[in-house]
Amino acid sequence: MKLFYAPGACSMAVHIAMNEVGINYALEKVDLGEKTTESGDNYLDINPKGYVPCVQLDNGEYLTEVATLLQYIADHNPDSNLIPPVGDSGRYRVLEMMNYISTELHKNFGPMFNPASSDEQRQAAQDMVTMRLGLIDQQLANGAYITGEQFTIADAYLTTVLGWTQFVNMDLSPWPNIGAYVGRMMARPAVQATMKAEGLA
Ligand SMILES: N[C@@H](CCC(=O)N[C@@H](CS)C(=O)NCC(=O)O)C(=O)O
Repeated sequence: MKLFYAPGACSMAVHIAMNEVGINYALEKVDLGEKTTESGDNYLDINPKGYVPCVQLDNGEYLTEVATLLQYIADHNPDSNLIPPVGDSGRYRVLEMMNYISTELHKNFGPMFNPASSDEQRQAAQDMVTMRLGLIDQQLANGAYITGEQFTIADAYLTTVLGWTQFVNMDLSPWPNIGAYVGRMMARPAVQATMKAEGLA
């Protein structure tokens, strides 16, 4: 498996999951501005969507989309308990949270990073993220992880997205459960290894 990534981007969620399960994989950094890979390939030839993450599977196929890749890794490594099995009600709680993170949090950070956003667009995005984080904080009052007492792929995704708050100067102090959660997640060996490999630690 090879992960095409950009440091600190949403591809980090996939990278964390790979380290959590302990599989062998290769990494290739992508220059998202130039759409080239570090070995000099045109990234658009690999992933015409032009964004990260993308994973080259062992059979040579390319697979994209954070939520899909996380499920792929979890389902191919069932002993890691990164997602409950099909039919278990807990699985749908994890998928429910993955969709929330993807569509309500991840996508709303976009305008805050986009230099072309107006101040109004940036503020509207921040207001939306602020509202969404309130629910995350409430949910974290119920357990050490976002869906309870087990680390899952939803935590790999949430840890990555919450990390972006520091890049957009969002203060996490209004949400004490989130602050404590980020501290716990950052202490995980797989998260530390991921950050180190991406040049962030
Ligand atoms: N729908 C995609 C979105 C991926 C995405 O937003 N990737 C961002 C980094 S977090 C990116 O590569 N942006 C650069 C670009 O779109 O050119 C997914 O869930 O994987």
